[in-house]
Amino acid sequence: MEKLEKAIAKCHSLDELEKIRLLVFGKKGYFTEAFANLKTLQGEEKKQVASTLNETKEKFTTLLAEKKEVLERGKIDEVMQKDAVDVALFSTTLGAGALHPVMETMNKIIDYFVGMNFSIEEGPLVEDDFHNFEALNLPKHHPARDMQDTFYFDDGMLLRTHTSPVQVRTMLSQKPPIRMICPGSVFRRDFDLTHTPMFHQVEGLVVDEVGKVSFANLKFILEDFLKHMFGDVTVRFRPSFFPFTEPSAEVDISCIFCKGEGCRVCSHTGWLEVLGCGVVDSNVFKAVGYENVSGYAFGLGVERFAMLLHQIPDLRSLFEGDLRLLEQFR
Ligand code: 2U9
Repeated sequence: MEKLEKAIAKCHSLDELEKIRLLVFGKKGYFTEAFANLKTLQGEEKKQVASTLNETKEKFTTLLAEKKEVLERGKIDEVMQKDAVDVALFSTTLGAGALHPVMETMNKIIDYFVGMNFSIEEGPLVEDDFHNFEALNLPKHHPARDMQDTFYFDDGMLLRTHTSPVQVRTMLSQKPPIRMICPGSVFRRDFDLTHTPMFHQVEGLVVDEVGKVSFANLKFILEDFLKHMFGDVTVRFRPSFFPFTEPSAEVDISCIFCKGEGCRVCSHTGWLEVLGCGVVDSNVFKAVGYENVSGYAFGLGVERFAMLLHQIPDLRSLFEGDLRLLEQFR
């Protein structure tokens, strides 16, 4: 028995332990034989031997159970060490993420204007009638309000249809000179190949004392900006109309796909319309209580820029969250 006790102490595997268990408790094991031999004994001797045997049996049951637990725990530790997962390790199967093409384009736009000493201003997405329309020379019943297909709330508030209310708020809270851009999301009831109900704009506003800001300044900065965005393009200004600027212009670049030769993207005109701009209408300054100032403003749709820069044919695909599209921009 002493030998078996030592064997249990020295044992290193569960298989080995099972062999020892069979030697102790198996059909042909020590105790089966010893209890069978009790039959040959009588009286007091039988009682004593039986009692000693029972004690020893209990001792071995405990010894084997304890050893089994130790070996099992060791095995679990071994597996845990071998199969351990280091969650801090870099994955080889999941690539790094990337900025959404709209945000990447937005950042490129912002970079230019920050470099030109423009501040970045932000404002609420839920606006009131005054900041979104009234102050921008769009009085009630002005036909231009019909042009803006607006999401209204029951209480008369609305989702801003352009970022222009940010310029209004900035002028109301700051004195000129102002040199700002306002990047952000805007909302219109529109949904087709080139329109989504939410899209992003960057608008700019420069205001200073009368005579310090001219259309020539506006022309220079927008030409320079468009070359920063699209490379070596020709820029042209076409007279247009916006309620908040007078005079107003739409800005085209020579088609970046056909270099002005004429193709499907530019509808065979050789030009791509990319911006609106103008000299701020005096009614806008009146609405915010500014006197003896002049200024220029411009506005652009970020998605349109992203579509041109990345040749994306359907604007809606930018908002479907489809990884097959997004992975192309890594
Ligand atoms: C104030 C005064 C003037 C902002 C301007 C445009 C021209 C323009 C469009 C471009 C594509 C909107 O996203 S788009 O559909 N914008 O053409 N935006 S001038 O003029 C302002 C703004 C605020 C106080």
